[in-house]
Amino acid sequence: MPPSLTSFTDDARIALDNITDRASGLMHPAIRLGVTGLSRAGKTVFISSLVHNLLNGGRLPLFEAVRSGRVSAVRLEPQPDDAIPRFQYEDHIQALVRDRIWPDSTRAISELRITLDYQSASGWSRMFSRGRLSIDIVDYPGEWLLDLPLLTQDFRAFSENTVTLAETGIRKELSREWLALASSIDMDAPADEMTARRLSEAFAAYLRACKADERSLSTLPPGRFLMPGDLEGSPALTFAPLPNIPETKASKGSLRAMMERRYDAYKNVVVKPFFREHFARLDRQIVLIDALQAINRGPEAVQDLERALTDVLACFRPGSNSFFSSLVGRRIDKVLVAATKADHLHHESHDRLERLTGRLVDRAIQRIGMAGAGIEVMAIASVRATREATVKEDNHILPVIVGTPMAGETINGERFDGNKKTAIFPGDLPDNPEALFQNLDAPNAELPEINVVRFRPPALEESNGGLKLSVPHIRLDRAMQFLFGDRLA
Ligand SMILES: Nc1nc2c(ncn2[C@@H]2O[C@H](COP(=O)(O)OP(=O)(O)OP(=O)(O)O)[C@@H](O)[C@H]2O)c(=O)[nH]1
Ligand SMILES: [Mg+2]
Repeated sequence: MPPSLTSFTDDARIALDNITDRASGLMHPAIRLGVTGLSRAGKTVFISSLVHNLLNGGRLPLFEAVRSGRVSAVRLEPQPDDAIPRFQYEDHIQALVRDRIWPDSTRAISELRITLDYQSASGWSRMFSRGRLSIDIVDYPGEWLLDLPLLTQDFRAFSENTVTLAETGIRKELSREWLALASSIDMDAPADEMTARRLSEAFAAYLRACKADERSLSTLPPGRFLMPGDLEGSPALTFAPLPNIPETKASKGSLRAMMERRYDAYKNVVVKPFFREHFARLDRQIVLIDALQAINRGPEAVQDLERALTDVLACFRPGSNSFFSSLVGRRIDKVLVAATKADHLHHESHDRLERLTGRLVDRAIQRIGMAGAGIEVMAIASVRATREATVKEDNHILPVIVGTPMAGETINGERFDGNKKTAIFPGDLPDNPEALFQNLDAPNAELPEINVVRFRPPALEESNGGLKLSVPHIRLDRAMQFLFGDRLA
């Protein structure tokens, strides 16, 4: 039997929240779309571009309701939740479109409501009403999701899992200092604040090292250790897993007892509220992943991403070993896993990126034994910062991408000023992604090398009348069709 996750009052509250949401949904249909992904995956850019394209009549041929002209009006409206920060759409768009810089990192939850008036496609419902659908878009860090499995783990299990992972592959190197410190400490000694702090700082340093750019590892709970926000320095963040905890009960007043209590506090003040107030209310979900970054860092980063994705998908689609199904009043019925930033590749590689993403998810689906229905995989670019072209070199035609590298980027020794354009050969993804999933100890023969240059957001094209057009993208319309196209039928 899975341990009970939340108390009875929690369950009752979730049920009540869902009933209230539903009752207001009868008057005014709305869906809650969760947008998540690890930090820098592209959540803010995705939401900004999606909304900009809907508001400004973007090119969305694969989004049926818009293509067939059934959407008559689109507007932003006040969001239903007063306590969640609003997604600052105007600021982000100003950065992207006017200043042509990428929006700032956001790091917390935010929400935006966009409402579409549409005509139903079927004559029958058209006779009764014009449709109106509000989409409440909720942007939240993927790191918070990776915390959900902690709800089923006590301190001992959490410690064991974390230490075992810390001893594998490249993590072994990165965790050395923390584990050395942790092993030198007597957990049965009286609790001491300074020891707790030293341990938690060493543990956090290990997590940061895993996350650092040159490693790009993904599985890093507890999430708030890397983004503490207003919990910085609080007891709920001043703990660390301990190696080799015996099965006996912790003695009162010991360091171990203190750590246990704080771990439980973390679950109570961080994980449960997120689960109850945000996660349990979502209808649809998109998970953004920066697969290219992981590919560039090699098989270890790719397999780590796979592990993180498995944990994430287990939250959405409880299978037979379901630990959330009893709690989630309404189920998330569609999940899209999207590899972002496909504009870094030539279109010939888009399908390969999609296949690789599919491969990442396949294992996850197998491992947690869930049905594939309701899950889809795509390679997209929320904002297309590049154009495609070809160059001739030694009688070969090479596909290249053209864009404006950000000021300060250096390519082949040339430093860019943020205005000059350049063409680069982006590199190829392997036709068969298996090489990235092979045993980590096997010699990796042919690993792809993707040339990821940080390009500036594009200058928007203008229509004949001098009107700025909407943000260019790759397959964003396909993502929309999957995520809410059916609700505009
Ligand atoms: N070329 C390109 N770059 C992108 C795209 N989407 C995101 N990026 C890049 O990825 C960076 C991160 O994107 P964000 O949307 O801020 O990512 P996020 O997930 O909101 O990140 P946090 O707020 O830090 O959690 C941006 O600053 C861009 O450099 C895209 O579609 N194309
Ligand atoms: Mg963001």
